[in-house]
Amino acid sequence: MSNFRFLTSGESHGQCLTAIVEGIPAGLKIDIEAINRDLARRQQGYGRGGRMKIETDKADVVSGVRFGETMGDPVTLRVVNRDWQNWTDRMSVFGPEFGDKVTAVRPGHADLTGVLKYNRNDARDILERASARETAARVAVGGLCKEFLKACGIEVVSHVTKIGGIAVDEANIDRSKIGSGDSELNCYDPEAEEKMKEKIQEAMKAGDTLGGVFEVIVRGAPLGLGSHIQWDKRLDGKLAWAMMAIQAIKGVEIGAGFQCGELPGSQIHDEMFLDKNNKVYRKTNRAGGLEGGMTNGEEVCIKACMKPIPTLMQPLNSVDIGSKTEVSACKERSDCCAVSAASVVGEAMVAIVITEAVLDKFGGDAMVDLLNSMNNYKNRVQGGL
Ligand code: EPS
Repeated sequence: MSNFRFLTSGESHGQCLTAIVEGIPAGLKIDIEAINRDLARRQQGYGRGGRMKIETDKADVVSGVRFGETMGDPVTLRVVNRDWQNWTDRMSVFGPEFGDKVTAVRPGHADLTGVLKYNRNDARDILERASARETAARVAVGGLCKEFLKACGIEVVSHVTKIGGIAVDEANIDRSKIGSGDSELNCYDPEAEEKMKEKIQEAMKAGDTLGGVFEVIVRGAPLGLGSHIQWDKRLDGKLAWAMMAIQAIKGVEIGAGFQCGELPGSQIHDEMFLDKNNKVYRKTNRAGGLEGGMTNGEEVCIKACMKPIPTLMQPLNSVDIGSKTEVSACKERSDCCAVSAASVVGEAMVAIVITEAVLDKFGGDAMVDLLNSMNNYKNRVQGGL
C-alpha cells in the first residue's frame, strides 16, 4: 500500500476547511491557480444557492511546498469560509450558546440519525459537518493530486449526463470538449443543457430540488493500476467507494454499468484486435477501462448518481426533536441543483484514488524516481505483444 493519505476538517460555517495530504513525492511543481480554478468550478452551476455568492474559494498552501515545489512533507491546504464572519456567535468555539436550535430535522439529511447517534439536541452540530461545503476541501486535495497526475501524463475530467430526468444524447456530445470548461452546467450536449436549465428553473419555482448523473473520465492512465489479487486492491472497488463517499451520491456505474445486466456477453465485452506493431487495441470501451480490478489502458469511465438535495423550500413532513411533534422540515439556505458542482467533486475523488494507485505501483520519495519507474514499466507493457 502506498503512504498516501489525507484528512479534511472544518464546519460549513466555521472559520475554514483544512486538509492535510501526505505522500506526494518531493519535486512536484504546484500550479496553485489550477487548484483555484477547480475550486471556482465547484462553485458554479445553474441552480446554486446564496452561499456561492458569498464565497470565492481559494486554497492557501500553509505547509509542504517551498518555492512552488513539494518537499515530500505533508501538504496542508486551507480554504477560508468568508461566511464565517456572519456566524461568529452562532458558531463560536468557546462563547456562550447563541441562536435558535435546528430541531425540525430534514428527511434525507444526516440531521436525525446524527443527533441521536452523537447525543446532540441541535441538528446544527450535525449538519455543519455533513454539509457538502466539506467538498471544497476535497476539491483542493483533488487539485493537488491532479497536479501530480499531470506530471505523470494523466488527466481527470468530468461532465454532467442527466439532471432531473433530462439526459444527454451521447451522439450529440463532442467528447474532446469534455474538460474544456465551456459549459455552465458542465454538460456538452447544448440542447440537453438548455432543457436541464429549464427543468432547474421549474424546480426552483416549485421550491423543489433536483438530482442527476455525472461521468468522470481518466485519460492517460497506464494499464495495470490496481490489482486482481485481493479484494481491497481492486481499483474499481476503490473508485466506487470514493464516489459513494461524496455527499448525496446514491449510485455508481463503471463503464456500461447496470446495462451489463441486460445485454448478452457478446454485446458487452470489448473485443481485442492487433495492429501492425502487435499492439492490442479495442474498438469499444464498455468495461470503462477496468478489467479484473485493473486499468486496461483505455479511458477509465465512472458515473455517479446524485440524489436531490434534502433541503426543500416547500419542506416535507418531518418531526421536531425538541417539541416531539410532527412539523414541516426546516428550511436552510441551500442549492436547488448541485449536480455540476458534484461532478467537480467526482473529478477530485477520482484524482485522489488514481494518485494513490500510481504511488502504490511506482512509489518513490522523489518525482524523478517515480517517473523513471513509470516510464520503464510503460516501455515494457505498452510496446506491443
Ligand atoms: C455548500 C455550502 C452550503 C450549501 C450546500 C453546499 O452552504 P449554506 O449551508 O451556507 O447555504 O449551499 O450544502 C448542502 C447542500 C447541504 O446539504 O448541506 C457548498 O459549499 O457546496
